[in-house]
Amino acid sequence: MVPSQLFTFHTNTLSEGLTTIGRNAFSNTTSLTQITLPESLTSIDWWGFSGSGLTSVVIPKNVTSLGQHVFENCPSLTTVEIEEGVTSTFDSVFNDNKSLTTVILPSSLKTIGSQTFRNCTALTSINIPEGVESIGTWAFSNTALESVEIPDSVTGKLDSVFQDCSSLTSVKIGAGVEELSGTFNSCIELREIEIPENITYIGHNAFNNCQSLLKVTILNQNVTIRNDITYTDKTIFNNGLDETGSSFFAGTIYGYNNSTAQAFAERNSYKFESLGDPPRDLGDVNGDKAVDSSDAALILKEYATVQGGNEASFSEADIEVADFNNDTLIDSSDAALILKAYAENQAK
Ligand SMILES: [Ca+2]
Ligand SMILES: [Ca+2]
Repeated sequence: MVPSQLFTFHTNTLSEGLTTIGRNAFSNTTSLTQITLPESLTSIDWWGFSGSGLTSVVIPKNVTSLGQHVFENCPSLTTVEIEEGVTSTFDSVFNDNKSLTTVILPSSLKTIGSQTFRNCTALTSINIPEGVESIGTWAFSNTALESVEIPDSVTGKLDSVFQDCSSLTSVKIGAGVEELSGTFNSCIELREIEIPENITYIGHNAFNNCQSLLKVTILNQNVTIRNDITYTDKTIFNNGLDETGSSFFAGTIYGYNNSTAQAFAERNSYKFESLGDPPRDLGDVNGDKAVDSSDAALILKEYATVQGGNEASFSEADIEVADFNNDTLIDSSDAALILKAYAENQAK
C-alpha cells in the first residue's frame, strides 16, 4: 500500500502487486503529470490524486473501489479512460476537472456515481455505454455536454443529472428510465424534449429555467406530473421568471387526448396540442392497457351482434385492435387467440 500523506514523489510507475493507494497519497502533487496504475490495483482512497498535475489517467480493470474526490480538481487532466472490467465510476471521482474533454467508459459499467463528472466544464460529449443501469444525482451537472443519449438499460430516476448543462440541445431518454426530477434544471439551450412512455413521474424542477424550451412531447398518457416540494406546478416546466418574478412557460405541451399531460397543461393554462387518441395494443379492445377475457368477451358480443343482423358497433380503431389474426374478420377466432395469449401471459 502506498501510505497516506506521501508528500514527496519520485517515480511515475507503481509496482505491479500494489492493491491500494491510501487517502491523500498524491493529493496536490502538482509536479505529478503522468502515472501508470498497476493492473493489481483494486482501490484508491479519498482524494488519492486530487489537485495533482495529472494530464491523463487510466483506471485499471480490477479497481472495485474509489473513494470520493480521488481525481477531483486536477487542472491539467484532459483524458480519462476506465478499462473494461470496471463496473462503477464511483461518486464525485472526477468532479471539478475543468480541462477534461475525453472520457472513455467501458461496456462493463453498471453505475455512474453521483457527481462523477460534475463541473467538468469542458466536457462536450460522452458515450454512456449500453449496460449502465443507474446514473447518480448531478453525475453530469454543469458540464458542456451538447447532446446525450441515455441507453435503454438505465432504470429508475434521473435526479438532477444534467442540471446546469447550458449547452445541451439534444436529448434521447432511454426506454428504462422511470422518473425525472431536477433532471434538466437550467438547461437553457434545450429547445425540445420527447418524454417517452416509460416515464411515469415528472417531479419538481425537472425542466425548471429551461429558457429555450418550447416543445414538450409527453408520450405516457397516465404520467404523474407533480411538484412535491413547493406545491406548485410552475417549477416543473418553465422558461424562467417573468417581470413579476413568477415562473412562466411559453412553450407547448404535446400529449394524447384525455392524458394527464393534457390535464396538467390545462390547469396551468399552458398551450396544449393533441397527438390524437393514444395507441392501443393489439387485442386491447376496451383500451384498458390489458389484453384479457373482457376484450375477448367484447369481440364475441360484437360477432353475435353482426351475425344476428344488427349493426356493428366497433369503430375503425376498435376493429384494428380486435382483429387479432389480421384476417379482416372480427369473430370467435380472434376471441380465442386473445384468451390463449392471456393464458400464456398469466403462465409466465
Ligand atoms: Ca383490454
Ligand atoms: Ca380476425
